[in-house]
Amino acid sequence: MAATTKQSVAKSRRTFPNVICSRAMAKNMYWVFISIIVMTNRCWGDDGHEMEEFLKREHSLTKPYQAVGSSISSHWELMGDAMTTTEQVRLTPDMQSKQGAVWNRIPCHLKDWELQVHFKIHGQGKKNLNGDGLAVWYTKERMQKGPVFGNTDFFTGLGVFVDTYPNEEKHLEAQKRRYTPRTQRIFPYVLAMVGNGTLGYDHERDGRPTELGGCTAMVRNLKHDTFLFIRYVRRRLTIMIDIDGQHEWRDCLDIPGVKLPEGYYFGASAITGDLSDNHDMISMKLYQLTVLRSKQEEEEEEEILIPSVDNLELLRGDVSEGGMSGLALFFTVLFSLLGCFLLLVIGLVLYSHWSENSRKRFY
Ligand SMILES: *[C@@H]1O[C@H](CO)[C@@H](O)[C@H](O)[C@H]1NC(C)=O
Ligand SMILES: [Ca+2]
Repeated sequence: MAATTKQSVAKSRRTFPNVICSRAMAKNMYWVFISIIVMTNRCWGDDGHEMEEFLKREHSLTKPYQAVGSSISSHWELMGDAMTTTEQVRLTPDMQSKQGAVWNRIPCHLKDWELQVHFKIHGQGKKNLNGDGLAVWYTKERMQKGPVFGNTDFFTGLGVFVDTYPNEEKHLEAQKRRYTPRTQRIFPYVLAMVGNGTLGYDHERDGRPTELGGCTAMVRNLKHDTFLFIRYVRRRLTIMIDIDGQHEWRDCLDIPGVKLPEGYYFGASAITGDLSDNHDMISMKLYQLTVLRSKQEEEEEEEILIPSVDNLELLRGDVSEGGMSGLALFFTVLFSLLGCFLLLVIGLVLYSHWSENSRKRFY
């Protein structure tokens, strides 16, 4: 039951970010749109395509997990301290110095896809006395141990981290230095990085030097289900989270110009150090998205060989301000409008008062 609700919510949510008008509205404004399409067809073509989706079983990890790791016929393989139970694939138990991973055996050759990750992070540790987090991968490499949430550093592809320990903050705190508010963040923090094989993940700085962006996500020790949603469509990377138990996706990151080659592997990994947590994967569901492309678009899209992100410098400079200024602009406009409205109302009241008074004066 919960699963179906979830799905339909996800589905309706899915069409929403790019298309400003809802379906109902779209229906009402059908003829308006038709004429707009006729006039500006290129513009509409970008975001208005209907998308169909198909669950790809060979790239999805779902219950029951019996065969996972133990059978060669399974699409998934376990590594390190990871183990399956009836309820989850536990990447690490709540114990020190563990690392584990689960990897898809089959390379993914889809152009447009979305991954819905149902996960759970829980443990005995109090806030910030737990670690280190988990990661979801779409990479060239697979089944390699390492320091980046249990995966190899200098990876090639996409990593999405749920980082539960604020290394940089703790480090600066220990030195009795303050972090600037600009870089301060609340953990757990979801962060995305695209590696090209030569870029390293800076663990001490929680990945700040190479981040594409991210968001705070209070995901530990929750009673309800927590989900991460990664969508890759037309080279646009969108990450959303559903962690409040409301079956609603919240935006976390949305970046165009992300170039990821085809034929990489999906996986998930986790690591604990001095501090620990249970890092559980309950499901990873991969959907193929069918996006209509024009002939011209097909021809323009050259094959991607090395992962990269367009205008990365620009993005970095604007990571915090960019998000803020959009929001700030929104509120500025909103409050200006409200202000104008208020002034208008006050003006009308004063005017009616004045005219009443002046009328009284005449009598
Ligand atoms: C990887 O990215 C870095 C930083 O953007 C760049 O300096 C480097 O040349 C890239 N390496 C490859 C192999 O593309
Ligand atoms: Ca960290």
